[in-house]
Amino acid sequence: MFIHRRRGWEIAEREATPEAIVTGRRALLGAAGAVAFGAAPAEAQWNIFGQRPTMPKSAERPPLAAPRNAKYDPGRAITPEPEATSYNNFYEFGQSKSVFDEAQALKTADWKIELAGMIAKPRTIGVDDLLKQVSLEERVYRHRCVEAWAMTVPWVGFQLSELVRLAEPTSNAKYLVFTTLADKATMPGLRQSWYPWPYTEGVTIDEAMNELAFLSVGMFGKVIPPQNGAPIRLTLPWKYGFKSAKSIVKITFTDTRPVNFWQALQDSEYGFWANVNPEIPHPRWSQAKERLLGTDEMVATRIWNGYGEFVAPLYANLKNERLFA
Ligand SMILES: Nc1nc2c(c(=O)[nH]1)N[C@H]1C(S)=C(S)[C@@H](COP(=O)(O)O)O[C@H]1N2
Ligand SMILES: [Mo]
Repeated sequence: MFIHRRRGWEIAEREATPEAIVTGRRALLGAAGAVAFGAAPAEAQWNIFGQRPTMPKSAERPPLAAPRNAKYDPGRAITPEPEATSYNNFYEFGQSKSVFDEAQALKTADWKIELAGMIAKPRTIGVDDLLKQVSLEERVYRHRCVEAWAMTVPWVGFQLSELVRLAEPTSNAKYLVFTTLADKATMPGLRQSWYPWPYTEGVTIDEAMNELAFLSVGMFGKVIPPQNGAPIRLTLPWKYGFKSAKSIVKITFTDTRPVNFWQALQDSEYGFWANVNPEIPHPRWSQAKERLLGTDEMVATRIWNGYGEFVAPLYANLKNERLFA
């Protein structure tokens, strides 16, 4: 087994995770919460990502290939598939990075998405049906988690703008809100009642129409595995990873800015915009560098996660907003 030795620049996983907020909140909740959460020492937590979990079953998933769009060259190596598919954040299945086994309980057959709110015809659409109406492509995007780890993944999916066009929003619609599955029967994390389930996220309609905004249904040339957000997830590469909601069941078009899952827990740390910026530290750690899954190499983080040429103009007139945290 590979034993990870912690170096000076590494942040303890516990310090770098939103869990720390909730652990703080636990004190308010009293003994019941404390039992549920028995906090692991920082070193033990860290070792979770030194260990390779068992080889993901995702290797056996059905193929889902699409032509690669070379326009979005990531400029760094693709993360090995076993790493990108076994080191996850999916709080519905638990708070560790090793939710791989639990997430296999996710049932994705006949998945439907409700399209709601300010659109021509609110309706429910099956994912299979949706996929017949869009053009699939492969995009290799960099992903930057707010916890300062990063990966580079070949996603298969389609531009979110295609779905917006199908939905036909009315002129009042200003935001899209993504609601994700909250199924008590298969998701043990939902028992943690202090979280504001279901997990929701939102973007402005301008962000949704940006060419980078993507809905992923596959990765590594195969159907997306449960732990990475099957059967359909957002992929917003210029924003911190928590914006990329997994396992979406509803998309609501609205004129009101939503308060999202992490924002509801701690707005000062996880705001609405959450665009990547190395110069704006998280209140509890630096965002200057990121650790690449697979090699553990530390590399400099770039503003907009390096996607400024595509997205910076979206924010030119929003200088008074807290765009980066
Ligand atoms: N429904 C849901 N979506 C989610 C999360 C989650 O806990 N639940 N975690 C987010 C966070 S913090 C990150 S970094 C990415 C992780 O995606 P990955 O596991 O595919 O790397 O998913 C995001 N989407
Ligand atoms: Mo994240």
